[in-house]
Amino acid sequence: EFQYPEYLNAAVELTDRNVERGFGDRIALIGNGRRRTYKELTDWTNRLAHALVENYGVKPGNRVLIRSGNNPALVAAWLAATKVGAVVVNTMPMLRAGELKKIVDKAEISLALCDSRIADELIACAKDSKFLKQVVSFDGTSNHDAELDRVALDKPVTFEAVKTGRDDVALLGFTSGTTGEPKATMHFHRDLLMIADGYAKEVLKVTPDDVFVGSPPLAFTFGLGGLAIFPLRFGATATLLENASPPNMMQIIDTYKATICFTAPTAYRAMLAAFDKGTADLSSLRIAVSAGETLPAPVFEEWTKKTKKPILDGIGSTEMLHIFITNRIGDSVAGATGRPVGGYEAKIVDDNMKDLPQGEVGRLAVRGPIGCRYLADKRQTGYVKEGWNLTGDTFMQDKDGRFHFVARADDMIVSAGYNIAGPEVEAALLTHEHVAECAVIGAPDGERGQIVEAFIVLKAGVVGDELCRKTLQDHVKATIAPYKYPRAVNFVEALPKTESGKIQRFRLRHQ
Ligand code: 3SK
Repeated sequence: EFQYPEYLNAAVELTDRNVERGFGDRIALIGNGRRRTYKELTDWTNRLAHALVENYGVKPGNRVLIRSGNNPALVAAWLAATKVGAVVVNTMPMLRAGELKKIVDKAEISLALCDSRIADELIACAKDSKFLKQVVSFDGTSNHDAELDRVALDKPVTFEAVKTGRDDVALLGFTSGTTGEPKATMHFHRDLLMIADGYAKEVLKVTPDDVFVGSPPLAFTFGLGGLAIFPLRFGATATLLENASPPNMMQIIDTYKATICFTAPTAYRAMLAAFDKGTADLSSLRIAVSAGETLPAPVFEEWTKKTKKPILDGIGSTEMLHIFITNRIGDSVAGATGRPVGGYEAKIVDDNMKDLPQGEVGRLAVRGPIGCRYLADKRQTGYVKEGWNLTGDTFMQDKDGRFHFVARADDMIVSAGYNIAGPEVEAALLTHEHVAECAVIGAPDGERGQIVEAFIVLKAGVVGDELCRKTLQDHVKATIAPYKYPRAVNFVEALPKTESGKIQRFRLRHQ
């Protein structure tokens, strides 16, 4: 069903190809107070591609890290690096030097491109890095006032893109997993297009008149697909705004006459809370896409009732690049995740990979055109068994064939759409001198789905008061990405443990 030529460069398909088919004057990107046509985007990425090759010596297959919030300059940098055949690693803008180091080491990255406003942590990471040798800044506000922009300014607007193979790796999607030890998932040039030619075409029925908005970071493949690849694949418009947070989203939909919105259930809840007071006109919106965590039935119902607009829950993963099970317009049920996207199969299995009948709860197994390929990681065999990807989620299939989320099978905490590995927060807490022992769990939360909750045994003599709580929360925020900090902190005498000394987090969860 999905046929691609042997040689394929995904970035060319998303830029030059749109100009060739007469879309040069259509708006490709909105952001930083500007509207850029496909011709302008193509020229911009070609100039940057020249700079990457001629000034920074990037060769096909080199891994290039990018650090930026969602803005047009990030999209241009990503496309340019893809054009020169580099393997791009998009990173969350809030990551700290220690977290960046794990990624740099795993992917052996020597060049990083960075929004000049957030370069500090990357420069700190490069300081004693075995691999990272160059941090080149670009101007995230698109004023061309940073090194890469200046270097690229006089370059030619045409560029002979590297003739990459369809199965050459174009992207390393990092996922922190349950342990906080990041895994890198490898994705080919054809994968980048396939998520658009599959899910976006079949389910969203994207046309060149669509305008996409949303909040997920492009470093999360949910955002990269929904806010960049899908619009650019169909000659539509990508809106990349740094203020695209839930309180502003309805106004953004109205201002840009957006037709498709990508965000997480928490954001839809926040939008609903503001709905009655708001004056924003949502009439342009065709579809609200929800993923990153399961969409609670009451949110689905309230959204549908109040906005009269379809909201489509779906599940994807960094491993599979994007959504593989989804609801559809006219086939959407509150509380259900839906049916597989065309080309994918899904089933429920037990711990021995034995198929379970409809109605029984078990592990979700999926297979399709995009599969999980970790970069040099023993955990591959835990995720892929007998050709099926085991997502780590517990699901049930109903008698009508729809899949329903039941629970996560691991220690991952999903808070407001962010994946947070509990052990990573524990490691950050343990670096503080007040902390003797700790354990972190995800606690249910009406607003954020889950919040990070810490149970802490303090060192002798330390008083567990409000000041101590705040000190430890601030310490986590300063050590790892701030969104990972424990919103709930309990001071306890001891942690529940097995005889062999393993912390029993499940006991804390059930308290
Ligand atoms: O978490 C998800 O559901 C998801 C969706 C699309 C792409 C990536 C992910 C992790």
